[in-house]
Amino acid sequence: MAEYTKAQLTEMIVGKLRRNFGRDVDDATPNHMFKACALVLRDIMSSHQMETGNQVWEGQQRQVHYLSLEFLMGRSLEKNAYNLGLLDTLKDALEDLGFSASDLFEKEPDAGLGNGGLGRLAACYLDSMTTLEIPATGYTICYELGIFKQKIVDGKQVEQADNWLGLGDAWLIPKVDETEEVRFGGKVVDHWDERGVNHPEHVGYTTVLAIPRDMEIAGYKTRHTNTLRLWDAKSPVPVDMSYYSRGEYLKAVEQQAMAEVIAKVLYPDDNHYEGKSLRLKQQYFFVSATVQSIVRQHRAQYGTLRNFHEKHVIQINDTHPTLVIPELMRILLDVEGYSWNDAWNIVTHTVAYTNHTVLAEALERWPQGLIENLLPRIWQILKEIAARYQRTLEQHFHGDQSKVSKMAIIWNGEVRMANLCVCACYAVNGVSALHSEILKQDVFHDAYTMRPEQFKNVTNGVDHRRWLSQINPKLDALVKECTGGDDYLLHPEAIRGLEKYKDDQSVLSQLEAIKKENKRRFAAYVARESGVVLNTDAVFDVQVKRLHEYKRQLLNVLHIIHLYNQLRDNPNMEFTPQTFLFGAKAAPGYHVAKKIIQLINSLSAQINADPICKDKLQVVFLENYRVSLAEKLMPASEISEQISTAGKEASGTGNMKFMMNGALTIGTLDGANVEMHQQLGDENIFLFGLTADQVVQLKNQGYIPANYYNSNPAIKRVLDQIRAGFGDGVDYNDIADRLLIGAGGSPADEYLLLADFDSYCQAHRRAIETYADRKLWNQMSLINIARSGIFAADRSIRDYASDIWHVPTRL
Ligand code: 26W
Repeated sequence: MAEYTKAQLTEMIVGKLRRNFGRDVDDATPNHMFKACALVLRDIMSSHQMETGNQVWEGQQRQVHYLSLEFLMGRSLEKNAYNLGLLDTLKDALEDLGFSASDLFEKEPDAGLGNGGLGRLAACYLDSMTTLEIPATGYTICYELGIFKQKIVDGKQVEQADNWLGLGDAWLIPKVDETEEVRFGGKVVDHWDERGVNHPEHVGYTTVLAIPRDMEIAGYKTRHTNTLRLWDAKSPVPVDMSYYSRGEYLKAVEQQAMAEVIAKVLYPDDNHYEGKSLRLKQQYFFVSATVQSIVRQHRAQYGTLRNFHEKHVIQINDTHPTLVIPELMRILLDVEGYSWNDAWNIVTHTVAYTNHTVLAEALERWPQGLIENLLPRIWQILKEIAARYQRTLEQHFHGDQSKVSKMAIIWNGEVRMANLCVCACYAVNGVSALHSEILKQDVFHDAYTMRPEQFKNVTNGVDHRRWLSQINPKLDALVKECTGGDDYLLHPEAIRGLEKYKDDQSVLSQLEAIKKENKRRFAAYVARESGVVLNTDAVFDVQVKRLHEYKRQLLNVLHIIHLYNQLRDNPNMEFTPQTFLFGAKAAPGYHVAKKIIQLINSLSAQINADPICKDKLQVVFLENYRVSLAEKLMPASEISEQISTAGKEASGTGNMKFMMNGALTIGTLDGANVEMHQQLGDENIFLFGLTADQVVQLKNQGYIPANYYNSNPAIKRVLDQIRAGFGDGVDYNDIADRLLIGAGGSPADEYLLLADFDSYCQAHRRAIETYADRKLWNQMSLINIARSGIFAADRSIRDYASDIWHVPTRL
């Protein structure tokens, strides 16, 4: 039974329209209606929060604080209605009021406050933490502009500002009375007391106000409600000419300028570090406001910070919030007056670190001068942490400088954030079995030998209620029918019950029909949006993710060109129609990635216009890949491309979304593909390529891609074609050179595309052969869905709760 009837919901919506917008239903625009619905659901979540928040408070449970510079939330209206058990009621109410629910859902802008995997993971985890009734709060920055909107103009990526707040702020509740002050710049003055204790004073600083704009998070089938706190930056002073006379004019202008810029825009770099001072300001702003707010609440409840670590765990999403470590130290030392050892004991029992990448260029290393000038007190604390750690290391490794220099926190004028995390966090985890092994055996090997129990694995997971049930309602219905109800929504392992239908021809046919229908729906959407007509009789083969060389979209391209060549050589050959879909944003400064997007578009233009390819081969680049597009695409996908160089993709999470929607994977043994393979066996996944160990071996023995070019005519032909381009006058010499010669300091074919090319082509052949056997394909698809339960975020969160946070969960 839903908590509200259609009549009650209707009355609430109509009331909001009247009171907040002065409109009757008849003259309400869809925007009004969207906002009214959001406000109604907000009210319901707030009342749940009031109830359950007090229980948590009195229960004195340990709380989880999930800190992330990114939360890629996507849309919330349908999601919140779903979790509150009000989706059908809301749809009915809207239709009665003369509005199309799906049109209204479609109005909502994506909250795109993230780049890709790491940001979307944080959003899925908020859902699961809430559903499992963990008292948890997410913290991030309320960026005015989210991840840029991508336009493709003449085949090239063009970035446009993503101003999402016009409608998106319907979900945000300002909490002005919970504002915090964050201080930048200035200097530290020492004050020694009569007992020889120093009381450092920070003077001459610039203040920025941090104002919470809270988003309520509803769990599924629970009244437990959590909060995502988004910090907005504001200046404490109006720029007022009267300051001029007091010599404070510049200070005022400075404060204004700093405040305005801090929350302006999300950095669009993914897996690539740049030591920009604004980014450091964002990190400290966010971290300082968050720690102060947690400490304030704790003090109000307990009157002391002595038990802080017993009541709170701070989980940091990659190293981006690492400054929580010195910031919490600062408060314990300077505000509470604790000794170094007491403060350190609290900090090192509070903070836990998740690593999300092993790419060297993604590791954060801040120039010490930047920190020294911007955060003088934090710098002093960092120096002390680093010095103490270095003494420990010298002792432990008997002065072995090769080890000490690798593990040092401050080295060569840089502060190494990952090493700081390893030093100060009570747990360090990777995000898939393979990735966590690589952390232990390679990236943090020496630290692992020092303290092996510190290192954990928590394999990523995705919100299966969103990524299966909500976006693929027909499949959801079939799963429910086969597994005896909606148990799987709270017990994702129950989806395994589907497997006993693997020989049931009726279920297999239904599965096939659902996929077909989802393909048609997706094609209709693409046609409406872009005019491109997808061939729904073709296999939908999809690679969607950020564009990065290690993810090897270019390998996919090489194979497509190879297929095209076969068709050209032999136009009458037997050919299974295939539609290759790409979606990817490139970081605006990542020129090679942008050039690869252009290459895909050049190739697409040529192939789609070639009569030889008609109804056989099609290549489409989907503009502006984002959460809400993924939601339409996953249910329509048949082949999932997960083809990163083994050892490079920490986990991947798109791979899991495809799997639970019945796509079959062509993939390397990388990231969570390894665990997918474990679940599926060789028979239900198309594996190819070198393993992580073999990649290391090949690199050590000296990899020469030119050998493949010279000995493999198919590779030579494809690379020569890339060099020349595809008839639109654009050449791709630079891309071919990167594979054969190397450029800009990176070795030739750094990501081993040519080494894996043959094996990749074979995997495709196996997949296409299998596709012809409809029964076998549908069985494999069913098995993929049935065995996807362990990739639910609920499972990941249970792992965090039991192995790292030590907090109870419901269920
Ligand atoms: C400082 C620049 C920067 C920005 C973002 C460096 C690194 C990042 C992220 C850590 C990159 C990222 O999103 N990593 C992805 O995290 C996912 C969630 O764990 C994994 O599934 C992906 O494999 C990993 O690439």
